[in-house]
Amino acid sequence: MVRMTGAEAIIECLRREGVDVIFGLPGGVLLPLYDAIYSSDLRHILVRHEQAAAHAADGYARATGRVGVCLATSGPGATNLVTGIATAYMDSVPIVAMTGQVNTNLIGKDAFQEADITGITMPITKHNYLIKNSKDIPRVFREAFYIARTGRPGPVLIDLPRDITVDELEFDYPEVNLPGYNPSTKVHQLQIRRAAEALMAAERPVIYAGGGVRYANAHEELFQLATRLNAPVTTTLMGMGCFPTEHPLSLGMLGMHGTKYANLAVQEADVLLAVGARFDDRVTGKIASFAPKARIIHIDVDPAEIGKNVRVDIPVVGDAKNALAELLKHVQQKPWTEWNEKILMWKREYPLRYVRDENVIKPQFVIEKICELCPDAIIVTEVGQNQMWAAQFFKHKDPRNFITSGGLGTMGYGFPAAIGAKIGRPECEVIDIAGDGSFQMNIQELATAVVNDIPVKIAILNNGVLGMVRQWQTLFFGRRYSHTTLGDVPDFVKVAEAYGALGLRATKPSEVEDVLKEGLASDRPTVMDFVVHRDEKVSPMVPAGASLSEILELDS
Ligand SMILES: Cc1ncc(C[n+]2csc(CCOP(=O)(O)OP(=O)(O)O)c2C)c(N)n1
Repeated sequence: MVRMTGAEAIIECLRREGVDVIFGLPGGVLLPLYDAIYSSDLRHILVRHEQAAAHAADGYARATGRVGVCLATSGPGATNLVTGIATAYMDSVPIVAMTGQVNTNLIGKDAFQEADITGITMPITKHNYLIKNSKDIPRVFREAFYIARTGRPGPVLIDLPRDITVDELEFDYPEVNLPGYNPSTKVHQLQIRRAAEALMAAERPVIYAGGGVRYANAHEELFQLATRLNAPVTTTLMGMGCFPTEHPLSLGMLGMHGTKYANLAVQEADVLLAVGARFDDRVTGKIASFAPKARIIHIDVDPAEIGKNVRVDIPVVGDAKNALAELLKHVQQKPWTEWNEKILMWKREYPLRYVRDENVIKPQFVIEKICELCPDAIIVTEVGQNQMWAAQFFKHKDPRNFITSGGLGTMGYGFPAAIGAKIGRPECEVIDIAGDGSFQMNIQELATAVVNDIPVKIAILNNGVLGMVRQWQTLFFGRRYSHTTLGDVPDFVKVAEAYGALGLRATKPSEVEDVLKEGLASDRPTVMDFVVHRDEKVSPMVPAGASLSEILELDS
């Protein structure tokens, strides 16, 4: 056993967990740890706001499938992480967030920059720790990484009082021993057989796949099952890319801004197989009339999800990859049926569409062009209309290439998450599709991208308004635009230039392709400002609380 300080032990734990980068910003109580970072070979990215550190760790995790790590000082540094931790929690993303804390003898005394961050983050972490003795560091770190990445993944926070980072310990990295934590891996064979029977007997099956498919790396099994059953597949926002949008069996996204044909199919289905999805209200609409004709099979690694929002006929608790692999042993090839033909007809009749215009840039057109020029890009989004258009009009085909804040819907997520994704997969083009409102929530990270030479691309669909909220005001509040107009400030090209990034702008449709080509060819962080019209709407739309059958088709 080697004797070392707590700070050195933390670095050693991170090294043993294979951590190659952390995102953070220092402060007083973290000085001993930052001093140890100084003499280590750990890569540290200095952000300009701790919220961005959490989102960057999250984007890194989603893009790579590994655990992302962030670090913030006590008090305000720690509380600045909260939105990022909640975002990761809602979307089941494995991150380990480290926070500085005041000395153990000052805890509870309202010491300078003290905040009870374990208390604050209790409901938004999978687990959290306050380390009170340096000798616990190795065990806690080992457990934290294990908990973050196993079962249903999620954020784990470790609070580090200053003195435990200075005190010495004998370093020993123990095995994980958590008798009370047993994430299920094996699936119940009887339930699998019941699910297989229901699917084989179904005349109008639909598979509804969520983010759990991505996290379990189950997209190949999903593809095999869908094609063997000839079952149409709809995905949630979190599941985009788990089934190729262009495939004849693909229904695209379902729910509030899903395709009309996905929603119609769910409403008509006689068996609905939900995999790694949680029946979110944006997906189900009015619960009482959701999938009214269907027997519901629900595969989920988290038993707490089963029956939480909808009645489930056949629950299967387990990892999506195992469960689908087991199901595949019990189902045989089924023919192409009238049901498949009906869906093709709906797809022809109600395609995703928008009204083209020669004079005004259509945001959907920008997305289509991005997809045409860069089909293998990692697409990250902000929140609002930009996010929905990116989900609808990009041809998704790779489960790790669409990164978006689905559950919490966090404006300001996309840009720092894109930085994390680019660091995790530097060989990929990473494009943040942004609204002008959301981008301004973490715009300061342009400095991080420029200083660290992280060439992410930002495509702003700049409508000068908080577009999604304004869309609701247009539809449901008599066009009373209360506080949703941002105006045409700032000049994003000048902001980009001020930070040392490349700034480009398109104001006419004819300029879109050139701007994209120049932006994508650039090897620097690049802001592309696409000036679009404020009245453009996301369509179709199921109003909040309405049934999935009540689909509005909106013209701009
Ligand atoms: C942090 C945060 N605050 C407020 C909201 C509520 N909200 C949802 S969408 C939206 C508008 C987003 O505007 P913008 O980023 O410009 O995107 P657009 O909808 O115009 O594409 C707002 C304010 C949110 N989701 N997140």
